[in-house]
Amino acid sequence: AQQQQALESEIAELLQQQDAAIVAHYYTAPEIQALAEATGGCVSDSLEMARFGRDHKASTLLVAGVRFMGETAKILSPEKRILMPTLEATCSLDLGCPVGELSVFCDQYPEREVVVYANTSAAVKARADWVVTSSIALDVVRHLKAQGKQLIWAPDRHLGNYIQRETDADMLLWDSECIVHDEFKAKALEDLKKVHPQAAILVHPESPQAVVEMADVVGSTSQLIAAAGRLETDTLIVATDKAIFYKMQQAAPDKLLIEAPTAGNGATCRSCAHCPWMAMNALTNIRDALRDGLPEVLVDEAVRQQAEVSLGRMLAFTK
Ligand code: CIZ
Ligand code: SF4
Repeated sequence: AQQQQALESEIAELLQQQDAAIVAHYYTAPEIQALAEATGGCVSDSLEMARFGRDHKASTLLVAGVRFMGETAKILSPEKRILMPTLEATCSLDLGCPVGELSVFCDQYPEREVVVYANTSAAVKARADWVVTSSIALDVVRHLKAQGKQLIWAPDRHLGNYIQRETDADMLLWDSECIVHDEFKAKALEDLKKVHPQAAILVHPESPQAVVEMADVVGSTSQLIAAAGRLETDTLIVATDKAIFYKMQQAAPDKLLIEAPTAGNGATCRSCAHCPWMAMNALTNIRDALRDGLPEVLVDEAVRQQAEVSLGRMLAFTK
């Protein structure tokens, strides 16, 4: 505890020295989220992280999350220095959607608009017409459908499938998934619900369809946190990365939060629903990155300019 306090003050001092702010995702460790809040940074979803980073006056951003979030910050703020605790923190959706393969696929359907999830590389964003996060995906797809557009959706098939069911838009889906949310199991969730019949079920739409269909609330991380505060029930079963419990419990201090099961045997797996790449962020490597100015996120300038167009559409859409 003493060691952690020393690290925290060291980081706070480095932030001042380096004119830096921490931009952290809900799925990072609680001590990182707490430090981001205490030092005037932000804790949020990828949409608000992008907006906060772009609008903040600091000349350096320390992005605690996964690589695409650091790249997004650089795309939107090329003049800022973007540091991350490690560049090895990737995402199974980013890995599952190489730009070469996506381009070949899109070239077969030149009449379709390409909508990609924010969880993708800068090069994929550059190839796309639109970038969306889960908090605005439904609204953007409804908007495009109203204009009569046909779409390609990449990379998360569960989220794409959910949006297609909700909007009835004409969408061709890429076949990839989030390794964390893909593990939630409907059968085990049914069993858990029998133990807590009064509980409300909150589900992120990167989860499999059978799990989404059991939900009382389907939404992005920010939407689930807001719902947790608003719901009347005092017990919530939550299907998303368990690191969200830090902010969710703040929003719903009197409610019991239970992890949705990830194992098919009915047992709640206490440590499964946590992203291994988010878990690479720690106070120690945040301190090192700020102290050493490394690793820094860089994006090829031609790619950056292209990606800025599709990301800019996303930010303008929700203004
Ligand atoms: O699963 C993720 O990585 C999410 C929810 C990202 C985001 O949009 O904040
Ligand atoms: Fe990617 Fe899933 Fe990890 Fe989010 S939780 S960064 S979608 S692997």
